[in-house]
Amino acid sequence: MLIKNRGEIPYSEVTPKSLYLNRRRFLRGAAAGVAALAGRFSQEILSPSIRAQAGNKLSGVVKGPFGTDEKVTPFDDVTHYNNFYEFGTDKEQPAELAKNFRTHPWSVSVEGEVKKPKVYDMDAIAKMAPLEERIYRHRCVEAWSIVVPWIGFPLNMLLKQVEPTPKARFVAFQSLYDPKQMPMARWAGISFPYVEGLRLDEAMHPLALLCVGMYGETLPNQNGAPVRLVVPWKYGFKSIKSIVKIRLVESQPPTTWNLAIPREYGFYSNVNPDVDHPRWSQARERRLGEFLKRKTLAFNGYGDQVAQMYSGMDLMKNF
Ligand SMILES: Nc1nc2c(c(=O)[nH]1)N[C@H]1C(S)=C(S)[C@@H](COP(=O)(O)O)O[C@H]1N2
Ligand SMILES: [Mo]
Repeated sequence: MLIKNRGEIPYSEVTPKSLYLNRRRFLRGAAAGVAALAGRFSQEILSPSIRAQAGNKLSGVVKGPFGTDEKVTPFDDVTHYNNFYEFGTDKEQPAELAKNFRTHPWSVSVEGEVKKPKVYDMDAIAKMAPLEERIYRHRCVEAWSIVVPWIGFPLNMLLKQVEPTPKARFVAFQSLYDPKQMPMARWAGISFPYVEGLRLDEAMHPLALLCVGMYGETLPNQNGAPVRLVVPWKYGFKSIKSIVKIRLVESQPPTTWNLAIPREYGFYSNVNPDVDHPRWSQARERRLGEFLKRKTLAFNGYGDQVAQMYSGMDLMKNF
């Protein structure tokens, strides 16, 4: 299925929904202050072509499996409370500082232990499989959570296409790192490019989503445009944003948060209310917009689908 905006326009040619975005920012700016607003507006007007393709309607999206019927978190919360350390460590910063992030042209190199390595542009990715909407719970390791209608297709469709060799046991993912566009990154306290990894069976699991949109639209920059991972049974940091490289490998790849603080963040990072973070409890979580905390579910509530991948493993050790 194509990502379409009025007819058969390729993904790379959809035009920014600038009027709508301008209005949004206007309303936001009114609260944020007139000076900031003026800056924003002049940027909008002066650089329409470098603006990303966030906010374009995705058509032909079918309802996917595994959806929750929990209340979807408001779009405004999910787009203004972000972890995207390349664009600053405060939750409100990515929405502002990723505004002019260039997400086209964009390509993703799929390489390593595969028979058919290939560099995909966004068009090829968007056309690879029917786009599905999947409403997943997302649980950040910081004990907040959201419910998001993601749009994408199972990562396994891409992986099958490149034909993993028998040596492939893990999948390593890498985000774009462009210090020029991400000047705040050097203060983030973690190293870039952001890298993540999954065991091959985890990556092949039908719940693992290669995500190109949310709320009916292409991904906002701050949520990982133009393509990210969504792994709903793991803590949010496994869901790597703005992917440029996917490498199939023989041994367990390094991952950003494990490199930064190995005592606190393991490779597996399955949501587990019984294993506390060394500095806080993981038993409960706050759903954005709600006051009272709720219980965190094992594997974020996806245990029926995924628990058997970890049978026989000590999940206290393999946190
Ligand atoms: N490249 C990159 N990917 C990233 C992060 C990041 O800082 N950089 N943060 C992670 C964390 S901690 C979370 S909780 C989710 C947040 O995704 P969201 O902003 O779409 O809710 O993105 C993950 N992916
Ligand atoms: Mo997170």
